[in-house]
Amino acid sequence: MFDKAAAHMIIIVIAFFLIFIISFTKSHPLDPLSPSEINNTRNIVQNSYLGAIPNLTYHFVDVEEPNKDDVLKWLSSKNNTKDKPSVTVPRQAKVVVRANGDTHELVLDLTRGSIVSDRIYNGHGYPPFTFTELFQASKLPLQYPKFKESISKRGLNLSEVSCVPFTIGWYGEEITRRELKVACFYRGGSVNVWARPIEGITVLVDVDSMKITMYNDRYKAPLPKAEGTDFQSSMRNLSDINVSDNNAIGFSMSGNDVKWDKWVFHVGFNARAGMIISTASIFDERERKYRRVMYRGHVSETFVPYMDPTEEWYFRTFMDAGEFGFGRAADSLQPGIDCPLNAVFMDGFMAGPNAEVQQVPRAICIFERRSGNVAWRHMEINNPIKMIRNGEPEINLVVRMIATVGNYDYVLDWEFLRSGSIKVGVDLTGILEMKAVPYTQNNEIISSSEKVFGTLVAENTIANNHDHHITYYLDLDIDESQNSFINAKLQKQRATNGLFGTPRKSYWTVVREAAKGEAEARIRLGLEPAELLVVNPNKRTKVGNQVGYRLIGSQPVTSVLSEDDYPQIRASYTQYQVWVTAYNKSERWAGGFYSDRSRGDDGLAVWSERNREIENKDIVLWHTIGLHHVPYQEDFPAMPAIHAGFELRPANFFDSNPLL
Ligand SMILES: *[C@@H]1O[C@H](CO)[C@@H](O)[C@H](O)[C@H]1NC(C)=O
Ligand SMILES: *[C@@H]1O[C@H](CO)[C@@H](O)[C@H](O)[C@H]1NC(C)=O
Ligand SMILES: *[C@@H]1O[C@H](CO)[C@@H](O)[C@H](O)[C@H]1NC(C)=O
Ligand SMILES: *[C@@H]1O[C@H](CO)[C@@H](O)[C@H](O)[C@H]1NC(C)=O
Ligand SMILES: *[C@@H]1O[C@H](CO)[C@@H](O)[C@H](O)[C@H]1NC(C)=O
Ligand SMILES: *[C@@H]1O[C@H](CO)[C@@H](O)[C@H](O)[C@H]1NC(C)=O
Ligand SMILES: *[C@@H]1O[C@H](CO)[C@@H](O)[C@H](O)[C@H]1NC(C)=O
Ligand SMILES: [Cu+2]
Repeated sequence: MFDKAAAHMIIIVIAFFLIFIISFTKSHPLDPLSPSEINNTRNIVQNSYLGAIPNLTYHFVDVEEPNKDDVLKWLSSKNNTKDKPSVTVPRQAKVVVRANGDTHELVLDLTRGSIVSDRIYNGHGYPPFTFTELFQASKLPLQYPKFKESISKRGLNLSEVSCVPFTIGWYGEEITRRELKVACFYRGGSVNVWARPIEGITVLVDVDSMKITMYNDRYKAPLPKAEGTDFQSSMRNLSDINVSDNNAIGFSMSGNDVKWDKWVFHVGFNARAGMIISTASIFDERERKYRRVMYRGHVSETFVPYMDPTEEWYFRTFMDAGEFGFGRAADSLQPGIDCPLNAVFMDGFMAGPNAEVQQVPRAICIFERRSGNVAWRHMEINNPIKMIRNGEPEINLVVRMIATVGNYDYVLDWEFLRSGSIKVGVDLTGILEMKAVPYTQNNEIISSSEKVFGTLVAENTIANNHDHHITYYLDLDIDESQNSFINAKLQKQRATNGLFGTPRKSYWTVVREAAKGEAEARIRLGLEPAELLVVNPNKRTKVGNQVGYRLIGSQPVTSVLSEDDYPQIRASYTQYQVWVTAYNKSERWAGGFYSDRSRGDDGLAVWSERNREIENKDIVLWHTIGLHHVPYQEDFPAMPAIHAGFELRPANFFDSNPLL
């Protein structure tokens, strides 16, 4: 006999079981907030006194960084017991809301459903704008009579105008407001909005009141032609690309944990950093156990200052991660273009302006890459019996996301190698930020008295010079949390006076120095030959070397701006490419937590000033990569990807080549 009550009971039991499974498999303390946790966050805030305040907006919602010790205890209890870990880490959310013109910082307990702390932030700078604010600001000029006049004066159709909101930085003002400047572009037959700037106009928007507070139509420049700006016409038909796909994914995932070859790590996501790699460990065949390499790694901040000092351009000094958010800008990845067809995709979840759940389908992809390179090889001819040849092809695991921040697309990769290396890379592509000018020939510029600040990439179009600084947070933990930073300089030695009886005049030796304080660990790369290492001073290989990982940088990028220039004050951490700080769970954002209109009084350079001890301590490595971007014509109308990156490579971490 069918019994409704029994059926209900079974469903409840199954549901309970599912919840149990889900909470067990999804319970890594560094997991991003799940959709239901984002909902829960919203409910807790809306049910508090804040819920009664009209127009409450959510600017930041993320997991409150748990205590590292708790996370490590959780991990090791997970290793020791095959079932549910006995250590639980409180599940908390950090939330920044704006209400009545105030910025509130909240910490919520998601299990108890309560607000643990609530304080009003009174320091400099503001949280990122919400999507709604950016959208509304971008629409304001289209309703603004003076702007309409400017458009008709230029003989353009308002219906073909698109405007884009820009953050504006800080230039020494005593008092700041939450403001944006809105630049407008003409579509008029091209999909490439950026290629047809309507030059000469400045529109300042006060965001809290959502009103235009300053308008200046300073001059007119010819509108660049639509011809040749389209990047869609050359779009490849995917079925024309011959993809040989062997469907083997070669790795396994459980929740956000990835296991591939010798590596295990956790992949997270938030609105600010985008993709986050945590608790990466590698299996050591000799020690027969996983060894810790990196507790956390992610993009911390980016700095993109343009080099045009004129009224319409000087404020373009973006800190994209903090002002907009790399996760906020995450684009859905296209299988077969952005990631190979054998990739596994992960969705990203964020809170929207009203803390509603926003899903980015396919925000992250993970795939095995047969690079076609050689992982190692050797041919030996000096063997009396027979020639010996051996080696193996390189097969890596790539974790990727793409942030499209306005005109630029940043392809962000973490690539794990079987050799123990981690390669971190950025491919920059997308569209240049361009300025309309009267010139159609470079010789007109040379003979003109007026200055331009970039390259003529098409008629009437200057692509302005700028930089991209991308700063990574790298909390390496080599076997344990207590580590040291070593600057191992290659020092020239003279070999004269018959020393060793050598006919040589010079040679070099390696002089290793452990940095004692943060001040000793601010490094400009490329000035002198040196090896930079994070080592565990308490652990040695069989033959007695300190175990470590080394940072291999690529072409260094250092800010060329003067130290007293306001954008440089805000991004003063770009004066060195490498910093090491003492671990502090609240110090993660190199340009400070409140990047919008920041004044450089929070952030990496300020923390480092304390000169805390970093020898045999839990330390964090910070590394800035990027490029000075002098545009070339090939970057127009859309730019072929250009690469920047670095490698974290085992350095006496293993007893010998781990590939053998
Ligand atoms: C979140 O809440 C909304 C409405 O309040 C609901 O439609 C949605 O299903 C919830 N999502 C989750 C994952 O709980
Ligand atoms: C809330 O927003 C609405 C619509 O944007 C606006 O009309 C109203 O004045 C706002 N209220 C407050 C208290 O800011
Ligand atoms: C526990 O094992 C994981 C891999 O499964 C590893 O990442 C982690 O470092 C281990 N933790 C400890 C404390 O051994
Ligand atoms: C404006 O729109 C009209 C009518 O569609 C069209 O004839 C004209 O060419 C447009 N002007 C520009 C500059 O796009
Ligand atoms: C792509 O190519 C296939 C096969 O050649 C064709 O059937 C399809 O229509 C093409 N799609 C587009 C958008 O051109
Ligand atoms: C794709 O490559 C395979 C193997 O090289 C080849 O046999 C096949 O003809 C190719 N297909 C196309 C459409 O080029
Ligand atoms: C941790 O960092 C925050 C932010 O910089 C700072 O206020 C706090 O004093 C630091 N704590 C310690 C123990 O250094
Ligand atoms: Cu660029």
